[in-house]
Formats: sequence, structure tokens, C-alpha cells
Amino acid sequence: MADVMEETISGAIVRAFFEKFERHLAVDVGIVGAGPSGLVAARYLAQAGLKVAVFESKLAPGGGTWGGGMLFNEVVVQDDAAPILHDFGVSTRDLGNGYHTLDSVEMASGLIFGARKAGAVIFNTMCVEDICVREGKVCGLVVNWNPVRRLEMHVDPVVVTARAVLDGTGHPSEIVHKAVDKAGIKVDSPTGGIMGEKPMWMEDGERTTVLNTKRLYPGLYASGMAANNVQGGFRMGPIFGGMLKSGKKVAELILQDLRP
Ligand code: 48F
Repeated sequence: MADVMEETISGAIVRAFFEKFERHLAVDVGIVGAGPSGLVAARYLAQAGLKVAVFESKLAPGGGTWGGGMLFNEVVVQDDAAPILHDFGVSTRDLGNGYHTLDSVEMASGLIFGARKAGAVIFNTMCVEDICVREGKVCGLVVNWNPVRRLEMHVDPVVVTARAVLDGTGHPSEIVHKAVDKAGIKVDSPTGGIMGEKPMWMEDGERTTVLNTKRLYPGLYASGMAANNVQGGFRMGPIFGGMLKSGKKVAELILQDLRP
């Protein structure tokens, strides 16, 4: 009887995973990247009743949140972004000068938990390697295991269809690159292409991250540093208010577009 428990445990994992994955092969919103902007968007979209899947290439979701600034595991947000964190149950310390500090581990884990508890499903260790475009609209994500990509294994992906796709991949804006470079799409940027991120200027970078958060093409949106990279915004480093507000704004934009 020694093998009964092993069979039960393995079977439970395999059945539960494939049931979850099958339920998310067609979603309302496919989010690429579980950084702060993607996770905030995921929570608000799922809370509004949409079916949301987040694909994160790394084992641990959270993106650039964990390491704070230079591995000092504290981050800073502005007064007006703190309520988004409080909404996730994440605590902040008000410095009384317009800024709050918070523990970056609490922030990362809180954003992940908050997105998941709202109903968004996070598929970690899965990367999005391409998109689907039909009749002038981005409508799907081409998904594979990240170790397959990293080991350059010759293995075909599978496809998840989505009514809206959010590029939350951070600095490289990988999904918008696929749209521009492979599909020849002209996105809603000053050149129709990817402008490229500018160097560090915290104040301007923070302001424009939110302004740069927009629908780039039917079915295609960008948030956070991906949005900044597309529109040529400045880098801002370990201040995260713009990321959080960008995630909230893109959720509102997607909701407006998807609701009848
Ligand atoms: O970079 P990231 O944290 O995204 P963000 O929401 O936040 C940026 C800040 O962390 C920081 C900053 C703040 O001032 O400048 O950089 O813009 O997280 C992006 C996530 O996307 C994943 C990547 O592993 C990371 O966790 N990712 C990137 N490409 C892919 C991907 C891909 N092709 N498929 C799946 N996940």
C-alpha cells in the first residue's frame, strides 16, 4: 500500500493544475508579467468580475519589487499611491513629507496574494513568447515554460486567447516588441514604434508612467515600465507609486473597453 499516497498526491496535483489551466485557455484579460503594475491591474480586473490570467516567467511573481533599492528591502511610494497598497492590506509608514516607506517583501507578497484572492490566476514559470493578431486586434498569447525558452529547447508553445492583452513585462516591453517587430503593428506612440526608455529622472518618470499607460492598439495595452519604454519615458528607480497607479489606470481602461 506504500504507493497509494504517492498516487493520490501526484494525481491531485496533475488534475488540479490541468483543470485550472484548461479554465484559463480563453480569458478576458491575459496579463504578461507579475510585477507591481501587472498585479495591481490583475486585482482590479478580477474584482470587476473578469477572467484574468497572469503569466510570469520567473518562479516567484513580484517583478522588481522584492529587492527594494539596491537590495535594501524597503521601497518608497507617494501619498496618493499609498491607498492602493492599503487596499491590498499592505502597511506603509507615512514620512509626513509626501512619501511613505514600506517593506518590499510585504509589498511583493501582498500584491501577489491580493491579486490571487481577487480571483486572478497566476501561472508562474510560464513565459509569453509571441502574440496572436486577427482582423486588426491582438487576441491571444503564445505561452511556453520559461525553462524551455532558457534551455533553447525546440518545443512548440500553446495558445491562450484573450479579449485584451496587457504588457506588464517591465523595462523590455516584450509583448509590444512582438506586436511592432513581428506583426508590423503601429502602436499609439509618437513614432508608432517603441521609443525606448530614457535615463533616470524620478519626478518626470513617475508622472509620465501614468500618462503613458494606454491602449496601444485594439486588444493591446501596456503598464508600468513597459508603458514608459514604449513612449520614451524616464526611468525612476525604487519609487513605486507610478507603477501602482499605472496598474489601476490600465485596469480602468480595459474595463471601459471590454464592458458592453
Ligand atoms: O519589471 P516589473 O517589476 O514590472 P513593472 O510593473 O514594475 C517595474 C518596477 O518593478 C521597477 C521600476 C520601479 O520604479 O522601475 O523596475 O513595470 O516586472 C515585470 C515582470 O514581467 C516578467 C518578469 O519576469 C517580471 O517579473 N516578464 C518579462 N517578460 C516576460 C515576463 C514574458 N515574456 N513572459 C512572462 N513574464
